[in-house]
Amino acid sequence: MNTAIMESYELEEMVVAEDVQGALLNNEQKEESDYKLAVRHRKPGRRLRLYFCCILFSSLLFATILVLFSSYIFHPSNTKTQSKENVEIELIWTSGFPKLLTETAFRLVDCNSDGILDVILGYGTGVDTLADNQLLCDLYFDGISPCNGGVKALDGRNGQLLWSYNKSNHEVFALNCQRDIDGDHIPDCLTGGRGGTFEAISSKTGSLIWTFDNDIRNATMNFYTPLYLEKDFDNDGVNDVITVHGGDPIRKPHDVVRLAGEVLLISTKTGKLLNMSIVPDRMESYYSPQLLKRSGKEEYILIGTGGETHGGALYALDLKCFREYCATPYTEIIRDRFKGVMTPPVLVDVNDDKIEDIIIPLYNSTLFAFDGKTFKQLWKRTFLSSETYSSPAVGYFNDDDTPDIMIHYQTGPGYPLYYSAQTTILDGLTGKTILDKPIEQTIGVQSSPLTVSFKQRGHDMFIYWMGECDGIDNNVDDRKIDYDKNTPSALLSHADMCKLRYQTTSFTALHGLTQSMKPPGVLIYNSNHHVAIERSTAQSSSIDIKRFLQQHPEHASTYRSWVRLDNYMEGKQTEDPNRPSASDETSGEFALNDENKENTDFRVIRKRHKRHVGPHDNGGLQRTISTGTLAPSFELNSKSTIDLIFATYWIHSDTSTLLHADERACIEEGMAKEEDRLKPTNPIVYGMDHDAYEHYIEEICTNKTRLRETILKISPDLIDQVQTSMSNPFKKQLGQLTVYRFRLRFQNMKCERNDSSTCQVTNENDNLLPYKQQIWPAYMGINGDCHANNRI
Ligand SMILES: [Ca+2]
Ligand SMILES: [Ca+2]
Ligand SMILES: [Ca+2]
Ligand SMILES: [Ca+2]
Repeated sequence: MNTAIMESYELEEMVVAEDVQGALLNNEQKEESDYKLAVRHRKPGRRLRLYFCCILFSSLLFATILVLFSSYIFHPSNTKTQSKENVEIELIWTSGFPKLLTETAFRLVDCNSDGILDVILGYGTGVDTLADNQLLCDLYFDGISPCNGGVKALDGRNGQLLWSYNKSNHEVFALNCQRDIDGDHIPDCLTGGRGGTFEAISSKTGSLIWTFDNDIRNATMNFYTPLYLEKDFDNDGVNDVITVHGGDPIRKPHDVVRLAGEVLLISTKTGKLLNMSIVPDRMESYYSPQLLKRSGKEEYILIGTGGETHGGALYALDLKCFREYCATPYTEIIRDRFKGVMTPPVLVDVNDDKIEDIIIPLYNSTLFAFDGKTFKQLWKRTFLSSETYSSPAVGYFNDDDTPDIMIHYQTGPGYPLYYSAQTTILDGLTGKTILDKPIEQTIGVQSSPLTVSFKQRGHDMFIYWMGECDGIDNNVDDRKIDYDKNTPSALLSHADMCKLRYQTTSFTALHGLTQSMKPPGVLIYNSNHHVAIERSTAQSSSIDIKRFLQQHPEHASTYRSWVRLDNYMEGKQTEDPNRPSASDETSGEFALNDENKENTDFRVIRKRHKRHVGPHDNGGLQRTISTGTLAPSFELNSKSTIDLIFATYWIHSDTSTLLHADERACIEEGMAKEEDRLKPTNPIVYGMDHDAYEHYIEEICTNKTRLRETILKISPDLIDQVQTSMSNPFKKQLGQLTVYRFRLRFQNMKCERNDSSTCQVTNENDNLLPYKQQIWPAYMGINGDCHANNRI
């Protein structure tokens, strides 16, 4: 496609065949039947296997059923009710992947056609950089290159690896596995990820169907979750997709936005670009689009623009403008001057007119409900000084007929400077809170809640993550957020907030909450209980240098150079004569308040811009960004069980070996003042996002001249390598990704009044809805398109 015609957001006319909708029927039927779990035979658990490169730990734990909460009992307030709910939690399997991480949604496809939905997830690696990383691939990924990310399918039955696609350019963080693309009747996956990653992968084999590669693809911009349209634009028998190409990870602070978000119409079958549109405000976009239908003829694509530190808007793009000329293809629904629209919404009717409404959290403090029929605001709810990456979940929490909304937000001046986090539930009709008070958390998470839904309204259970500090009671009313502004280290973004603020350790926990439970509800998972499993493959990332060098003699001299440089920096050799004294003008002294000097330093050192593309490492702490998914329990004839599959990961932070102690101290001091970037009174750093600020601090604290001279003197062959990474690649420590499958069993209990010791399970609670009727069982909903799967 000729790029010259892709001007502004005027869309070229396209011819569309009207009679092509039938082509996918078979595939859709196939998807339906996948969800009907005709469980045939439950094979006995196979033995633990060691997988080449990827799985070191994949244990089958049918035998060791872990009942974490066999008799959780809650106390309904002010009632004499004697029946109570019980949730039994059973660990079905775990699967460990060294050196990997995930921020992706999980999608379910029966890849091996055994009647059990399998688990597909995107992943990244701990060595993903925009620059060449062949040495790291050789060291840690057996030479597979690129070694930045991909997609894996795990057998839903036991967590064992079915296939792995490891050739993605960069981390895969978005997945849509709704339709069959290669004609084998098994729905395939479209990916989205960092660094221009957008592919179609066969779900049966894990092989590549196509990768998006043409003039439009920008290798620094991301792709987000693709959206299936209900039309086949190029008449090849497969409905086509819209996806957003956007984000600018190497944008310098104060730069105008150069990489405006692009809305691309792509042929699903071939990956060819059919049409495109640039967002009208020409801001960056980090948004996964949705389709909103008012009627058969009125169809809109929702597109958000803006970022963490740039304003943006939510637009409705009239879908017919992809086929015919429109004077104004975009309708602006809401605009925020300061921060963007990045978080996927929930589309669900809350005003009972049978048209889905838009429940969307803006990154900047406010959750909006817009009428899908008019795009006018129905209600809004502002959480002062908060931000959120979490999509809401939807369910019938209270007893009326309007679905309710669970929302999670973090409070503080801006990412990652949060002092606390809250989770609460809003009445879908009014936006008013249903909970007496929000569920307080010390740290919070970036993942999104899910819902387990039941036949009767008012019984739905929200499942949500909490990020917490050990030994801190968040339910005490006067819990003080005792952040001391005079303690710079309290703001260290790389540090463990729990350690710094409370001298304690951190953990994450997953809870389920129904209307009749006392918050936080029933505990499903607590990271403190799973440390051994989550660290089980950690050793594998330390390499056998001797063996490696025998296999890769070409890296031997690089290795020797790093050893020499390490020894020198660690003082095992003589003092560096080039190292300036503290009074030296050229020293990289940190002086944020010295404005004159600052300005000059800034321009000089900004020339080299080394930004990582991976996620923030958070000091080697456990992360839970990925939102899991519910899955049909494969227990025979069970109406009271449903499964929950999710991942956690942790990664090491790189401890740079090329910095002197004073440089490290300077960086720590600089990072402790990160709040400055949020204050207009600090023009140098004001408006930077976290990454830009961190990079800026690293740059001004590091004496590049001294470093360069040292390297030229000690190990001159490393001079180019050090521009990419200042840490020794041979000493890299990588973390681990762990996938869990839990089974939730819902039961009814009877108790003597107010005496929990008398409670006994009376029967299974078979009011649980089957998986395919669950209202919000996965990130962005059951079909990954943000539409609530709402029962009428
Ligand atoms: Ca299967
Ligand atoms: Ca297929
Ligand atoms: Ca097509
Ligand atoms: Ca409505």
